[in-house]
Amino acid sequence: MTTFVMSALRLTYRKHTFKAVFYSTQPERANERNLGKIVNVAIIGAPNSGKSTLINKVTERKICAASNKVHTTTKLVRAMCFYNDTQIVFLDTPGVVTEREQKKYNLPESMIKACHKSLRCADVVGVVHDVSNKYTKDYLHSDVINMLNFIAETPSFLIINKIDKFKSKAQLLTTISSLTNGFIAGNPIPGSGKSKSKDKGEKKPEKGYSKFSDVFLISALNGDGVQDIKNYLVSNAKTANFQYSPSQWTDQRPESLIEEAVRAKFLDFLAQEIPYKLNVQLEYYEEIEEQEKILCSVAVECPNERLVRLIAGAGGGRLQQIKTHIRNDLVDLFKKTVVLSLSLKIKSKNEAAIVN
Ligand SMILES: Nc1nc2c(ncn2[C@@H]2O[C@H](COP(=O)(O)OP(=O)(O)OP(=O)(O)O)[C@@H](O)[C@H]2O)c(=O)[nH]1
Ligand SMILES: [Mg+2]
Repeated sequence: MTTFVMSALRLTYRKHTFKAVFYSTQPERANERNLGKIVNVAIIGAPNSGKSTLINKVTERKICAASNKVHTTTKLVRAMCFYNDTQIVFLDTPGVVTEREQKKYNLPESMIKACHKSLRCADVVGVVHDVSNKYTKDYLHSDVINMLNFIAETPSFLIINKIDKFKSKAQLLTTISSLTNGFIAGNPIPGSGKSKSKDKGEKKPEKGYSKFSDVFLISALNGDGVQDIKNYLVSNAKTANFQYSPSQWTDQRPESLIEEAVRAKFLDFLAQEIPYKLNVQLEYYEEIEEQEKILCSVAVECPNERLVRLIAGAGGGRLQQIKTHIRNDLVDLFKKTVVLSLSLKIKSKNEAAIVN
């Protein structure tokens, strides 16, 4: 029944039915602005380190698409929340990649630009580092170090993430020492073998960054340590005009948020390169304000029929499972009832191959 209704809605879809007011990207008019405490926080780090998961935890909304695969975030996304009368404006960024990696994996150049843009807008920069990755746990990505050196005057802090994968935090002392080059807030870490005078002028390749003002050990997944980050951000807030109205929680339009949430869930469910070959298109969107309800229809374009069958699973079971997860995420995002129709299409054919 839902499928039938959504298919009919798709046919009647008109772009002007979008409601952009609630998520408006337009800055407030000057005379409507209020002075308050505000902090813009750029969150950068290697792909898959947990940047988006952290922002969603602090804002208590699944604004930023997150998945278990790399390159889930492909553009700059702002996510806002209030804490202790302070407007915290997070800038979620794509994982930092070198130019070589960007060319090799054919990633849009805009991904690298998004990181640089976030740094220009930031009052403070948070670097998320995945400490559960045994290959990289003791090194910051070289481009992260370059970026931090470039904005050395902006306060920055290190977020050591995924500590839930460790039994004892004591295991992480060497890692902290390495990621900070043995310095936090200009002071040598006791036991790191560093001293202010000894290290002056030394020029050897560094694994970390020496100017972090603070280090946090957290689990973005279960929330451990996240409160300390909120307090730190509030203490870094400045009095300024609010850039966004208190009711606004993102600068993204709802159609983009829905497409990104769908893309992320396919990244979560499908193996290897398959999900990167899909093209997600929102075909219908309507917000029924009085019922606190969102109706949407999304088509996922697959390169061939074989993939459609593989993704749908036996009897369409897998597609149904993916759809349930997407709807739960969208409810968590909009905090409204969401009616979703999800279909698989074969590229170059117009009609849906499978509708769920
Ligand atoms: N165990 C554990 N997993 C985590 C934690 N934080 C994030 N994750 C998982 O790590 C994966 C990547 O999380 P994302 O938030 O998408 O990472 P990201 O840095 O935004 O990734 P990109 O946007 O691709 O650069 C997801 O599967 C998360 O559930 C954590 O604290 N503990
Ligand atoms: Mg992300």
